[in-house]
Amino acid sequence: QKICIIGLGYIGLPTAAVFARAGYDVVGVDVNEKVVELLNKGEIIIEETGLPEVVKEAVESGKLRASLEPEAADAFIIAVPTPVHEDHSANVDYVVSAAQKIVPHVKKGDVVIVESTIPPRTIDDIVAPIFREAGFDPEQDIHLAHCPERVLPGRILIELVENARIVGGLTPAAAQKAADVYRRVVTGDILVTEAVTAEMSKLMENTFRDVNIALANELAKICAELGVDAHKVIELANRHPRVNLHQPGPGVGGHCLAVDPYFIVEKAPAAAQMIKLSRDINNSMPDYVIDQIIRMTSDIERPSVALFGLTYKGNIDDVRESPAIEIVEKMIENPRFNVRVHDPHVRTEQVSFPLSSFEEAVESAHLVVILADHNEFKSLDVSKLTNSMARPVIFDTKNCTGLESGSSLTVHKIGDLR
Ligand code: SAJ
Repeated sequence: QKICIIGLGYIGLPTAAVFARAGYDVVGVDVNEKVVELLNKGEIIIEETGLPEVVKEAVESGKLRASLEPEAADAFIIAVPTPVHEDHSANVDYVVSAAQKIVPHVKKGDVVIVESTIPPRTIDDIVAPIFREAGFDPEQDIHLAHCPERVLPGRILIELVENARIVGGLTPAAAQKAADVYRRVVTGDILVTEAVTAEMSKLMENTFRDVNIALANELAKICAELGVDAHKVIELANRHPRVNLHQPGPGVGGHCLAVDPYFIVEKAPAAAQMIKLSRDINNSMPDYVIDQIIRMTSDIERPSVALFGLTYKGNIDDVRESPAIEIVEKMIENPRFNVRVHDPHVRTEQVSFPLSSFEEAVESAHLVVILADHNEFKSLDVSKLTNSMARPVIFDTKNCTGLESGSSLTVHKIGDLR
C-alpha cells in the first residue's frame, strides 16, 4: 500500500518515517526543494529525538522518498501548517492548496486524511467541497477524514505509535477506512468518530492545557503580590488526588497551544470567554518577565543581561511563537539594556539577532535570565557563573535550574519573587 504525505515538517516527516518503517511505500511531498533534496539523501534539518536514525533507515530501505509533487497513492495525508491571521483567525490556505494539489492524483476509493489542526467544520465546509467541485461525491467516491495529530515535540516517535488516535470521518465508512491506515502503525486505541467531533476534540485538548497554564501564571502573579512561593503551593495542592495545577513560565509558545484556542474563539466568540481570557493572560507573560528584569536591575545603569534559551520549550530547536523570542526582541530594542543571547539548540540563521556562546553571554553580566528549560541549563556550573558575572543573579523563569539563593548566588523565579 502506498501513502502520499503532503508537508514534511515537524509532523509530516516523522509520520512519513514511521509509516515507511511499518512497511508502507511512502512518498513525502514538500514545496521546499532543500527539504526534498536532503530527505532523498536520508538527511533532515529539524531536531527531534531519534528521528535522524529512523529517517535514514527508511530512506535506505527504499520505503521512503521525497518529491516536490504529489503522486497517485492509496491514502493521502495532509500535514501542513495552519497559521493564524493578524486577527487570530485560522489561515487554512495551506490545507486548501494541499487538497487542490492532490485532487488530480486521487481516484475513487482512496483515503484522504487531514492531520493539520483545523477549525470546527473545516472538513465538511471547506475540504469536502474541493473534491465535490472536482467531480467527486465526497461521501461516496472517496474516504475523507480528520485525524488530528496529538504528539508532543521531543516525544514524537513514541507518541505517534503509542497515543490513542482520534479518527473523524465525513461518513462512518470513511472513518473506518482511515482507521485502517493507522492500525498498522498505532499501538494505542483508535477512536472513531465524526469529522467535526474530531476537530473540536483536538482543539479542546490544547485549550485545556492553555487555560490551565493561564491559571498557573495568574497564581504566580498573585503569589508575587502576596509574598508566597507559587511552586510550593503547586507542589502541595497537587498532592490532592483531583488537582493538577500546571507550571507558570515566561508565556506559552509553540504552534499549538498559542494558536489552537483562537480557532474556537473565532467560531463562537461570545461563548468562548474563559478561553480568550486565558490567551490574554498567557500573552501578558513576556511583558511581565521584562518588568521583573527592569526591577531586578533598576540600580544599575545599562545593565548587561544574558538571556538563555530561545525555543518555546526545552530540548528542541523550535522557536515558533516562542515567548522567549518576544522577550529578547523587546529587550534588544530597549536602550536601557546591554543584551546577549545564548541558546545551544538554535542556529544563527533561525533568528534575526546575534547569538553568543555561554562564556561570552555570562561575561560581566548583571543578570542571567533562563527562558527555556534545556538540559544544559539544569546543571549550570555555578562557579563559572560567579567567576564571570559582574553580579551573580539568576532569574529562572522556568524553575528548571535547581538553584536556590545562597551566599554566592541570588536566584529569582517566576512564582517566587520574594
Ligand atoms: N507550558 C507552561 N507550563 C506548563 C506546561 C507547558 O508554561 O505547565 C508551556 C511550554 O513551555 C510551552 C507551551 O506551554 O511554551 C506548550 O508546550 P507543551 O509541552 O504543553 O505542548 P506542545 O505545544 O509542545 O504540544 C502540544 C501537546 N498538547 C497537549 O499536551 C494537550 C501535544 O500533545 C500536541 O500534539 C501538540 O500541542 C499539537 O501539535 O497540537
